[in-house]
Amino acid sequence: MMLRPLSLALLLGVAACKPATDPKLACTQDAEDSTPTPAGAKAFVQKANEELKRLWTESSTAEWIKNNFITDDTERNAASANERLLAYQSEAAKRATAFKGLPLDAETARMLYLLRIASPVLPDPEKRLEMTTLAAGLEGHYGKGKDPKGRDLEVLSNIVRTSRSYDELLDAWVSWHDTSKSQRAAYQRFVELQNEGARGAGFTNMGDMWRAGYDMTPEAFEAETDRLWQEVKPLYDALHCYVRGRLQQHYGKDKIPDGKPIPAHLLGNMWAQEWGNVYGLVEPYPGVAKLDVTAALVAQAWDAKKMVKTGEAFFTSLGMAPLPPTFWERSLFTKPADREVVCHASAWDVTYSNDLRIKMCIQPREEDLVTVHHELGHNYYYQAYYKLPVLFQAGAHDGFHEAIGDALALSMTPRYLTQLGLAPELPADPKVVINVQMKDALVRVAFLPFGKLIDQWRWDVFSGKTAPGDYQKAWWALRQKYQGVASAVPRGEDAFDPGAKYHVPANVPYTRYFLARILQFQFYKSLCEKAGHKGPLHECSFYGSKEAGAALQKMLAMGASQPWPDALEALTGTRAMSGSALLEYFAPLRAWLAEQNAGQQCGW
Ligand code: X8Z
Ligand code: ZN
Repeated sequence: MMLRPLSLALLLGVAACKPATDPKLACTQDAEDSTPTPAGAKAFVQKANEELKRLWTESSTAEWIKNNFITDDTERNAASANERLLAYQSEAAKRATAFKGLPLDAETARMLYLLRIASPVLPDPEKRLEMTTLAAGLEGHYGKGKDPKGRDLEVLSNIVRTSRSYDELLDAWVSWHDTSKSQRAAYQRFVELQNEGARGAGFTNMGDMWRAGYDMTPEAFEAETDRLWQEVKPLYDALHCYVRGRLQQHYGKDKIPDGKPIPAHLLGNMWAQEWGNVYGLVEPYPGVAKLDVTAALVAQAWDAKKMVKTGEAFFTSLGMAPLPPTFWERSLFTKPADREVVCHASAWDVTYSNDLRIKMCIQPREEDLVTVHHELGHNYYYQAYYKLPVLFQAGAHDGFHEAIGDALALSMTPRYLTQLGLAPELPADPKVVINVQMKDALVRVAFLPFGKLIDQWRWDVFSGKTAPGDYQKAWWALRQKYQGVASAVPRGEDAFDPGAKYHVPANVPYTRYFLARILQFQFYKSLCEKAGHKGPLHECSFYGSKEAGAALQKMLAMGASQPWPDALEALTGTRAMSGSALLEYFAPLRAWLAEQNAGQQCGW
């Protein structure tokens, strides 16, 4: 995850000049505001960039410390830094509107636009502090969450990942989901304050404000995500049908009946968002190829640093610069034994000046190797644009940021893994192709509906369509509708299951990951073309291609300086997001699934 600028900006906004309560600076700014001119606008955004860099740095420094050392003190410290930022920001967003309608140069106009859409406005200092304190507390609670037996998310997730016992899985799943019960009231209040800030900024509610960040109207954006989901849904439905059938063979039809949703605790992931860990139960052709990268990492005792170095080597193979020495000094790679940290992986540029870091609790596992590439994708985006004014130091949209490392990870083909010594030479056999594609699909295709539904839930919560008393009902209705999963045990309104997923308490918008799952295939396909790949898309690795690297770097260096269709066009030649590259990649599996599912009762 990247904490800045978008996610934190949406919580706290960005700032441009001191609040009117600071008489000195308020006067300077008032003089500018009284005669809004194009030159005044240019001066305003220039000053805003300077002030923002300072305030964002203060905020992300406090956030970095809090994330690496969760205590009451570090939470209070972060809340207070973020309150200062929000104060500044609330004022700046209001002032930015004064320049509306003036004949401005494109750069200034875009910066003012970015200021206006990223800025909740809360003039009341008490409410600002209440909101930032709730935010710090919600994330902190998640980070240090433990069940009554003292088991944390890492321990409980490892059970969900590896156990094949229905009851043991259910116990771990319920234990984690119960850790968020106590946060329901705090979240409800947080939503009220977020909405107040969104209304202050001229939006109907915070969901509307989130959807405004894509260079189109919120309505058009919602229609766009629906269109993309409809494109890929048939592939998801086919995968669901096949996986349910295979899980029935292990757990029995009494536990997983025909035509019903799959119990959410049986898919190898706490949130059933990616299903790669049940590959062993659903492997299409057992015995034709050993695809166990995790076993190889463990057997060869890969440590966290080696995994990160391997990720960096992919980027440098494309001609990109090595990570700065401070990255290796300041990052957190493994879970410390002596303090509470937020283990959820994230990537940072703490001072907006190539001060790159990741924070992760890496274990020798295939999914962590992929996440390392994901996080480094954020870092290489930061590295490409850190010399731009801070208002442009962001992805073309937030889905772009999430897609970069994943596009590289798509190039981790069996052949590439063999080169790393993590997989044996695989025979040229169509059965091997299906096995490899199944493994991929369990991660990348299974994720799609989850990526969409999280914000579907939050948009409805922010708009009031879902009343506070219906949080659970709405959550499980969406999980069933989109994913075809259900809780195996009743989860009443005393629980708060959305709060058991990091991005809800951390207030990180989630549609970005849905978009990224689509975009990463578009990026990958274009990078493969630049690398001169011929043949089926799924066989491409652009590792080592300087041509691919140069094209990628060009798009990354644009940051948020242009509307996202321009950035997409720069890399792919098209201005529209599309699921077609994803479908092309999975064409062999799709045909195979159609055969397997013939005559089955699919759906739920
Ligand atoms: O949160 C993340 C990254 C950090 S941006 C580890 N991801 C989502 C998640 O874990 O839910 C990556 C995939 C989806
Ligand atoms: Zn990310």
